Amino acid sequence: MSTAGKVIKCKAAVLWELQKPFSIEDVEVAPPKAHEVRIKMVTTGICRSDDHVVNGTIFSHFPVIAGHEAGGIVESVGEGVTTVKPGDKVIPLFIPQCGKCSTCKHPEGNYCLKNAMGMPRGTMQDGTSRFTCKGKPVYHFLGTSTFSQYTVVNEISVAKIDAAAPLEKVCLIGCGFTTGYGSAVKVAKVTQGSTCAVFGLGGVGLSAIIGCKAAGAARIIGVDINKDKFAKAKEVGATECINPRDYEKPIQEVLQEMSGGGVDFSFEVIGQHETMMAALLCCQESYGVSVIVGVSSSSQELSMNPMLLLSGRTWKGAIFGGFKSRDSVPKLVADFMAKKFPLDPLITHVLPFEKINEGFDLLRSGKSIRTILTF
Ligand code: PAD
Ligand code: ZN
Ligand code: ZN
Repeated sequence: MSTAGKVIKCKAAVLWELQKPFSIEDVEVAPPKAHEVRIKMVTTGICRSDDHVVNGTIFSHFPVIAGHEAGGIVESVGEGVTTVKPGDKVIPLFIPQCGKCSTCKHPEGNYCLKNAMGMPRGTMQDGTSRFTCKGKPVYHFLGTSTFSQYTVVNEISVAKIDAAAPLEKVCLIGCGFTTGYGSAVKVAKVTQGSTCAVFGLGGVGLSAIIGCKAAGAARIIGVDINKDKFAKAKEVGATECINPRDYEKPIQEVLQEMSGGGVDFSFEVIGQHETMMAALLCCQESYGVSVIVGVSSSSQELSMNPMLLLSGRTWKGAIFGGFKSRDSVPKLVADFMAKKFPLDPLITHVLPFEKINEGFDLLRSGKSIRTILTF
């Protein structure tokens, strides 16, 4: 029996307040309104940015359904939806691509002005929620809210992908992989034969390494305080790995010495101001490029000496690896299907959706790279 046009009752992981575990609840998911799409979730990854909602680094209204790195099947569509239809395999997009705003029209911009990051309202574009739990509205997260058996997204926040793609892997193209990979190949534009340093060897940092390698870097130095991450980093392309705690001197000095004056490209994939400065300082003072990928609290500021840039360095940042989401996600899925890059090394755990809190514990204790939850 078709569920189109009806409210769907299903399970979702609701976060009622800061610093609390997720609670699996019965929720109601309203049908999609005009230009919206309801998706039956198949898999969702756990990204550190979801944990940032739990700990408050990323602002959210509560109660909320988080989750933004997923794959699913379109269940039904609202009026006026033309680019996806029921049965399509899709990836929800935490950065939309409206195609009409000044950012979308610019050849390089990807931070569509309809994004839900800058001023999170926790609703659909019309200002209302499609979720209720125990009679109360529940907020959306980044327009994706994938920690639910069903979710509703705007048409501009969903990409149709190859029907043959394995969702339990390509869901990582919805955030972690694309963010890291794009930071190297698209944002930094890593060059053949270059030396790169990647700070933070989680799912996103490892994906930056995969990007550096694909771009032809000769040396890729992984930096992490958890040495258990080194083996996997080397498996995906790091040529060396170092632990800042093994050195007396600041890690930027160690990297400057290792690279004969500074690396060509550096990436901060942790989200701490101290490592953002270390990543900037370790890149060559005249032509080095440093990219901020990690998300830090928006309420804290970082001071820096402008001379660090006057000497010629470039300091950049990007969301979602600088990729225009709707255009790029189907292409990246096609590249994965053509074996242009791996995703398997990033997936260390697979758990049923109900074990979401176990998945977060694995991330917080440094034991997992990516945990994939299956519905
Ligand atoms: P993760 O927690 O799996 O990886 C972070 C890694 O950093 C871990 O291996 C830690 O051991 C390591 N680490 C922590 N502190 C230090 C330190 N002082 N020095 C060296 N290493 C350290 O996270 P992730 O890979 O899922 O995400 C990484 C960051 O990227 C995080 O801040 C997340 O919010 C951000 C992110 N940004 C975007 C974007 O679009 N810009 C997208 C997705 C994730
Ligand atoms: Zn993410
Ligand atoms: Zn736009």
